[in-house]
Amino acid sequence: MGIVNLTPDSFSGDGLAKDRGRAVAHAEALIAAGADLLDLGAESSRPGAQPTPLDEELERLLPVLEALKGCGVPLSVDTYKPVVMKAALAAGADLINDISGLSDPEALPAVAATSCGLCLMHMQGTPGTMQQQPAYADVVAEVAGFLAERVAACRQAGIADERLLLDPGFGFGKTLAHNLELFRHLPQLGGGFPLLVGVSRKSMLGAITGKPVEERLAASVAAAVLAAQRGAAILRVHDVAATRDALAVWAAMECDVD
Ligand code: PT1
Repeated sequence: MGIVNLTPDSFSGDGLAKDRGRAVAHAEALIAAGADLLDLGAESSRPGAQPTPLDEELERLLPVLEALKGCGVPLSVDTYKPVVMKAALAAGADLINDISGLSDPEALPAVAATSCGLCLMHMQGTPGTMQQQPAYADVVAEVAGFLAERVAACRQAGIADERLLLDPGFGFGKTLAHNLELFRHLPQLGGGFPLLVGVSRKSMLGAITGKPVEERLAASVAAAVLAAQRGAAILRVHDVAATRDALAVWAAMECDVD
């Protein structure tokens, strides 16, 4: 899953809010580099990020989504707002990626009657303050418990299991120790559902390597391969070509034993 960041975020240098043409070109480059699907996000969820007004999120998202319709890969939209979900689905989005696990009361009704895929992610708190004091008695049990509760809510709303992906939410209200414990226990967090993992360029990799965000390529690729080895079905990444190469080497050397 290649990341198309439609925010003005200059922190990791990947924000493309200002220039729709560049955003579409970037998306096409990710596909050419081997992305199997794209994740379009128009509101930053990085630690400290403030909410984006609804009209601004729609204005950044919809023209790019419409331009990418028919690009050859499924399109995911990263939003927790039911109004954005509805607009995105009407514009042809294939998957809704919700960092809040469809917890807005209007979210389940917004997606239930459609057939889109749904990624349910765990987050403690909200992006603005989530890294101030993350606290868990048992991070693995609490994340797994939350995801199971959201799966139950989806079933209650008549959503088929086949539509669901789960995501422990690396970096969302978690210390480095919490993230590492979740990573170690990744295989048991899926509960039979495909897992989506997003660690690309995140500060947990900065904490491990001591490197700033623009120097986290090797760490991101290493983490992506390890996530795949632990059973991740979808890797949410900035660096599609490098991740593809690393996965190809792993597949040749480890998976395809004949
Ligand atoms: C993710 C994810 C996401 N991450 C899903 N959607 C982001 N399903 C946005 C940092 O610590 O992992 N899964 N949508 C980006 N969010 C962050 C969080 C970016 C933390 C950076 C950090 O640096």
